[in-house]
Amino acid sequence: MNRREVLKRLGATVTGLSLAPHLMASLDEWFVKEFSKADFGKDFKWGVATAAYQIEGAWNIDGKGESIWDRFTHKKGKIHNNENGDIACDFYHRYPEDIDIIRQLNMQVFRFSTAWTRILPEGTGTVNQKGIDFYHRVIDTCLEKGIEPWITLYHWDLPQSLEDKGGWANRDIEGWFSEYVNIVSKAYGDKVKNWMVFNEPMAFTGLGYMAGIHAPGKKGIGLFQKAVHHVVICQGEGGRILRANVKDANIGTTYSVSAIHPKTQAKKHVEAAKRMDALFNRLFIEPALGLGYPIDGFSYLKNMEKLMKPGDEEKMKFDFDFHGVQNYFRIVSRHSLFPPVMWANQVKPQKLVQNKSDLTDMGWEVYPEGIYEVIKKFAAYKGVKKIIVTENGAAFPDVVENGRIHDTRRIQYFKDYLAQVLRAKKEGMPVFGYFVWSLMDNFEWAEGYKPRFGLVYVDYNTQQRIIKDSGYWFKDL
Ligand code: IFM
Repeated sequence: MNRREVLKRLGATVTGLSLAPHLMASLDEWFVKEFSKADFGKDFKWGVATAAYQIEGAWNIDGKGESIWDRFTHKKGKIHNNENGDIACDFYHRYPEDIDIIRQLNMQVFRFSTAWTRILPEGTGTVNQKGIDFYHRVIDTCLEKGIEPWITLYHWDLPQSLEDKGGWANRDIEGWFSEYVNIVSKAYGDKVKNWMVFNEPMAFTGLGYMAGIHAPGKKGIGLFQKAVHHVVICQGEGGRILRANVKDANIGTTYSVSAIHPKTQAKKHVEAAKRMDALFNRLFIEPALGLGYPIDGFSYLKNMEKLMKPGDEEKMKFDFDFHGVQNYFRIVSRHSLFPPVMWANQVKPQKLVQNKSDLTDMGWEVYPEGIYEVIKKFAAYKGVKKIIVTENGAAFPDVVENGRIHDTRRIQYFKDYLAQVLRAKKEGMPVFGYFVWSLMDNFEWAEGYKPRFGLVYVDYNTQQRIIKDSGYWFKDL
């Protein structure tokens, strides 16, 4: 039971409720004690997640090539305040300090991604040894400090030279991606055992090739469909290459997933919810499980079959050791004339919450039960052996007061979401890990540096790091 539920039981409505501060404090105290890491079991992994472009900076240093995010952010008008990841958190130079902070937070796992353009500046061909060496240093530092490195092979930063040839919409990417995965897995496979092929493929195909608001900024349903199909093939191929190259590998891939609820039980809204579910939740996991595209949920996806070549059905499948669930908000769906084809849209989160504090800085609804629902949904698939929450977290406006950040809303967010993860675990669902998004504040794509998701505050003028109260909360958990 979370705080909201308890308050409801006490007969109070959450909105406008004001309990005496001392009562509130003891209630808070009680919830801190509600669970600890031990309740999740010994084999449950606790970690922090990041991505190369969002933290590394050093965008053109030591032989790194240009990525689609370098190109996109250098164009005016694409990103909030025209910001970019040129410097970001300067992790490229500050990784020893940052990995030490992970240790201080008592986190066992550091999930990070490798930048394709550091390793293969042109996307294929000549390997950049300095790029290879950088990740060796990061991995070695983790291992020295007793932290497990978990690598994501692709977190959205495609080499620009490959985008110039069509990027994810070009079928040749099967070969380009395989070359990259081969190099990375052979370079680090002796030291790194935990791998993820993709980060949130629906986000980078949908926002990058259909909506045009992320790199490479393209718009078109045809491009999107091609990109999806090629990603699905590469998802399976990536898994197979890792299996061949890394002894005792634990191989997964991640997806953005949301609980999707129809606005009312009216047929048109229920149908809209089904289409959104097929697109946002089922599109990438089901082909991997051998179920093909979720045409039963969204008949338009029949078009995906036109892209299939002989042998593709097999290539799309891979028996992943774990599936990474990344959940932030729920979607309340409604039938809508826009966008066409989908005929569905989401009810604005502002209309769903009674209290402004139930919206994060991203405008996302805080809806802890949603994480339980998506774990349950994924656990129900035959073929899903393990689930790891590879990302969850919230952006709130943080204020530095006398050198501290008292981010109580974020702490409450984690308590409420983790309570739901524990609920899933206690009900027997195979959830075996929880990674916070994110270790530290970083470059939040089109939103620039405004949303702060970190357990660690970053002063972008000085690059000073300050552990937030939420970081200390995890440390003591
Ligand atoms: O910052 C992103 C991350 O790159 C992918 N998952 C969602 C996060 C928050 O928006």
